[in-house]
Amino acid sequence: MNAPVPRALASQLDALTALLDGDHSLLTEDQRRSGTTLKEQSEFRLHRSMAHTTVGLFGATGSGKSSLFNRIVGADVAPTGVIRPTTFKVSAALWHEAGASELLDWLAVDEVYVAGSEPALILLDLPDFDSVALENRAVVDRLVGQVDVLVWVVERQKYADRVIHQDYIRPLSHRASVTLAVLNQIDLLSPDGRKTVLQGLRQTLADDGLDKVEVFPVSAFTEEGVPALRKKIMAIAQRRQAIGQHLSADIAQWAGQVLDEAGLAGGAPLSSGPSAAQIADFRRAVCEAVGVAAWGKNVAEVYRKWSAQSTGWMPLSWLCRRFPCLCGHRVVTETAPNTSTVSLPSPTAEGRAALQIAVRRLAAQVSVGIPSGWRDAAPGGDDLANGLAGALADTAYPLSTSWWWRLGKFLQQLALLVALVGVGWYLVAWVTQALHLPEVPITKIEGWPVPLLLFLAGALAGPVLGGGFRIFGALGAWWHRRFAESAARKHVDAAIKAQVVAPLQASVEQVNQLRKALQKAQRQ
Ligand SMILES: Nc1nc2c(ncn2[C@@H]2O[C@H](COP(=O)(O)OP(=O)(O)OP(=O)(O)O)[C@@H](O)[C@H]2O)c(=O)[nH]1
Ligand SMILES: [Mg+2]
Repeated sequence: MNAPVPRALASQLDALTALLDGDHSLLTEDQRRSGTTLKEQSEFRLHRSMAHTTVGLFGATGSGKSSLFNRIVGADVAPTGVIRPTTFKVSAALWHEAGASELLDWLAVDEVYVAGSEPALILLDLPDFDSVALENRAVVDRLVGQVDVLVWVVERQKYADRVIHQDYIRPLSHRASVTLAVLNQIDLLSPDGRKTVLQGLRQTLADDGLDKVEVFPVSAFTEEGVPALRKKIMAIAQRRQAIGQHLSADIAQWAGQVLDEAGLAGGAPLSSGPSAAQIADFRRAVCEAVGVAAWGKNVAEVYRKWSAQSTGWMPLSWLCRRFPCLCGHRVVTETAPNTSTVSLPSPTAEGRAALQIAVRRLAAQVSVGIPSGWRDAAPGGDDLANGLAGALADTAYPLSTSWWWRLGKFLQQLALLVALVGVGWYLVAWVTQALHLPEVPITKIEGWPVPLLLFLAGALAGPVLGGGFRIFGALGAWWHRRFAESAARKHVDAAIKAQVVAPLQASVEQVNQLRKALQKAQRQ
């Protein structure tokens, strides 16, 4: 006779299970604990009888719960009396015995009276909840979560009692669809008095959020109104919807409370991460902070210097190597050009601070709408900035030998050789003459001594070639600078994506998923 779990409730339970099982570190300890209790309670309830509706009579001592219970059952089962409190045990009246034992065990009732066969129903007479006996209150607090239908029994004097409303009726107002209110002892009221008290009761219930709840004026003494109440309870049991309504309402209330506490109730989903414009701004700031442009200049400078060293006039190159400051080279490197790479220097303290500011700004832009408590769970700006700086640390540009350097060097060596041949010729001629050895002739062309011509040609060709190659060097430097900067920007893009954008997107996605699951758990 077990009924299927309503589809909406099944979906809510799925969402609740996913929320509790998933890696939702965003839930607080309290939220997780109450959610787990709720889930276990719902599963317990669903695995027991889905056929039996459980209805509990709750109220202050002396409101007439036990008397009313006896009238509904049609037998004096529960003790009633004038000594307060009277009821210390939980009595159950059972309609339809089959399949109820597990449910009765779970409810931990003390006495069971079989009242009839149909519909499947368990009516509970409970101790008072404003009791001087603390154990009574504990029993009520437990059962208030377990029973499917809450019947608040009040009487003319205590119907507006603060404890009843503040501690029980208002916090359980989300279960309005499975709540009834009973004004007992109406035989003690005049017709006008009934009207006034009923009005007052309806008002206080409305203040508690229960304006649509049905109110039954009854007298357990004269039995006036009892048949109507009995009929209502039987009809609820007959429909067998209260179990689902009760559990649905509880899960929805929990989810709504979590959304409220997180400040996520209502509103559109958060963005899925930084926008293209925000990323472009961020990229600009990162490139500036890590000094991509300065690094590009550095690459150009290194290239220019290496090409000048390789293709410049050899005496000048030698001087520059020995005394770099004389040549105005800002970058001094002893590394051989054919094996070297130019690394992006680690950011300065200023650059690191700028990087942190940029990351924090982007994180703040992305986390608009994320509740502050949950924002703390997202990756912090400083962690992201450190990750980014680490990922950029291995940015390097390989500078290799250019083919024309070899040509330039060869021509410079040739020019030097020609000049030296001219000088050497003179020297040999002078030495042979001084030592009276066979004379070495100084050949002339059109009256110009050849050694002089050789010396002049070699000596002039060096600087002229050096100047020419300098232009090539400048062009190459410009080209390498552009390439290096573009490679660095690509590297920055990849690092930004992996180290900043992806974690931020993941944290926003996590919040969005959590909100979606909570909204699903809310849908009754
Ligand atoms: N006149 C009148 N007296 C009632 C009515 N209902 C209950 N009483 C009396 O009120 C007293 C308390 O009734 P109970 O049924 O024991 O009240 P209870 O809510 O079960 O009280 P606890 O078990 O202490 O929580 C008894 O003396 C009943 O006879 C009613 O409708 N009219
Ligand atoms: Mg009682």
